[in-house]
Amino acid sequence: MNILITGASAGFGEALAKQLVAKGHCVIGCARRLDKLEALAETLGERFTPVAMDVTDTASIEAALTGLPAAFRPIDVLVNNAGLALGTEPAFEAKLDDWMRMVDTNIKGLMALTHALLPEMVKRNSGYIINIGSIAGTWPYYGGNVYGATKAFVKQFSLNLRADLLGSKVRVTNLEPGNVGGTEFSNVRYHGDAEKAAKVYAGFENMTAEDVADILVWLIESPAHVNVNRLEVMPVAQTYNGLTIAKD
Ligand code: NDP
Ligand code: 8X3
Repeated sequence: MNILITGASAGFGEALAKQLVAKGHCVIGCARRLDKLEALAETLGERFTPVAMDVTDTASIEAALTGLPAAFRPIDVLVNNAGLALGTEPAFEAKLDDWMRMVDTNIKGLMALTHALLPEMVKRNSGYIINIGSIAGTWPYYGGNVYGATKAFVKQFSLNLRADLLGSKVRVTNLEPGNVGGTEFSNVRYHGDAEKAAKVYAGFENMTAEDVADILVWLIESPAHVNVNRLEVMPVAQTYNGLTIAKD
């Protein structure tokens, strides 16, 4: 299969690219840092094609897709994985610029890729879009404000795509992971403060990018007549902690 992954230069996307290539699939790995993708291509070989793409820039998406080698077409699976959280401040202290970047990347970028690739999947009557949501799209937490809201968009957009695809064989899944360590996610969220980022994962057994990639491979290789609509996964150590009351 030909699989396009956004955000393949790190974290889940990189781990998924490695697993898919090892299983004989062809991967189009997209991200802004082309040097990281090219380094990955050196180890993964010709079944991995590195593509510079900024999902917040529609011209960049268009250029990336038109420039794809013929061997990597048609795209069977789109994994909308590129995304980020910025900040953990409560809404009344958050930076507007952080909010805008999360919306541009997690919502508008994912929409743009979907808009670009869904019509050809529908025309072929085959294809699969996997969106990377988050538990933050369902469960509110302190400081999750716009990040969680972007992932709530991703969840409902995924479900609405399913509704629009009535009668089509194109599949859509929203994968909703909880806390996953070992990626760049928290470093980005804390604007490069490695100490704060490390604290998030200290003292318990985290899920890893490889765990998430295992699940994604399972989804991608699942039978074409089966649609997993939503899938929420967490490390065992993470769970619901109930509603909070501020006492006098
Ligand atoms: P990482 O920060 O490790 O990786 C994020 C990837 O997204 C990078 O490859 C980055 O590449 C890419 N990216 C960011 N912005 C853009 C952009 N504008 N255009 C193209 N690519 C972009 O994060 P994770 O792997 O941990 O997270 C991946 C996804 O999973 C995200 O959507 C995140 O919200 C979600 N998630 C993460 C969880 C976690 O605990 N880690 C849990 C639940 C969901 P580059 O900088 O080179 O462009
Ligand atoms: C990231 C998971 O729990 O840090 O989407 O919000 S969490």
